[in-house]
Amino acid sequence: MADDSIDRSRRLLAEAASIAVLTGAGISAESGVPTYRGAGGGLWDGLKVEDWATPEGYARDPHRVWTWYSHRRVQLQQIEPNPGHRALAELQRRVGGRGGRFTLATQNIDGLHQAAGNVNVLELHGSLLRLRCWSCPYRRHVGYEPIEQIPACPECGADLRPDVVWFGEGLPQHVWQAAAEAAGGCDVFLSAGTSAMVYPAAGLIELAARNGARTIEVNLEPTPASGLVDVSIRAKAGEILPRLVG
Ligand code: BV8
Ligand code: ZN
Repeated sequence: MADDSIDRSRRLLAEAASIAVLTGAGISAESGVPTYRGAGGGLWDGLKVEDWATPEGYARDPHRVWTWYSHRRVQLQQIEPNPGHRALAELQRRVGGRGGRFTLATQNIDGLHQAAGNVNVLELHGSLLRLRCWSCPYRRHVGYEPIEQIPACPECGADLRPDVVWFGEGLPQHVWQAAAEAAGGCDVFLSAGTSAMVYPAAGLIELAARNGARTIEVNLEPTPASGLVDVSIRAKAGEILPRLVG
């Protein structure tokens, strides 16, 4: 791949006063977490995310959806951050060290950015490692042990559910606000490992570009955003992000 794209991106990231990053399932692929779409992705144990990661899918078969999420959460126990995650944790330290602003918004629900050392991660689509109540603000962190039965909320008795955003559900307001603000105000926007197909998250790329940020995309395949960004690098995040952060 063109080395000048890498040099250009590395310089942009090294000189930026404020950086916003959006990641998707592609950044966790090299850790062994299957992606949703594109090569090798798309199906989870025969379940299509768009059909089952919805309130309707849950209503159709609550226990099947519950078990699917519990299974995906338990699988995280063997999963480690990869050099792509670690490069973004290093980038946050560097930018913080020079008094700059760094925001990482992820569509992933695997907690790997936090495991790699990033802090204040904006989890646009929630987390597999948290449960929340259908009816009240109760939330709780859970580990990697399987939970066979759908638990009842200790506060109000309603069922608990995975604390993730399903299709047709709104993103957590304060999380979305923070991500949109960062994208709208950054000097450099980096999109890594996302097919840029799911909104409103994918809209952050356009928002950054419209507000004058220099935009970089790192993804294995072209995406609807590839024509929009200043630099589009076709590579594995785990290989190229460490080179961009240097
Ligand atoms: C909302 C959590 C309204 C659950 C997820 C028609 C047009 C446009 C939009 C819509 C539409 N119809 C409906 C919508 C809205 C819908 C949407 O965008 N649908 C899409 C499919 C068209 N959006 C919603 O429903 C959102 N909510 O709009 O609500 C509203 C507003 C207010 C109040 C009430 C309601 C909610 C969206 C969130 C859904 N939840 N996940 C779970 O995971 O189980 S989405 C799911 O897709 C994941 O979060 C995932 O992160 C996300 C995006 O996918 P990616 O992360 O990009 O992953 P993907 O596999 O697609 O791509 C990976 C890429 O990596 C690939 O390109 C691959 O080439 C690349 N890659 C692979 N390996 C590597 C790599 N790159 C680099 N290195 C590698 N090694
Ligand atoms: Zn409750």
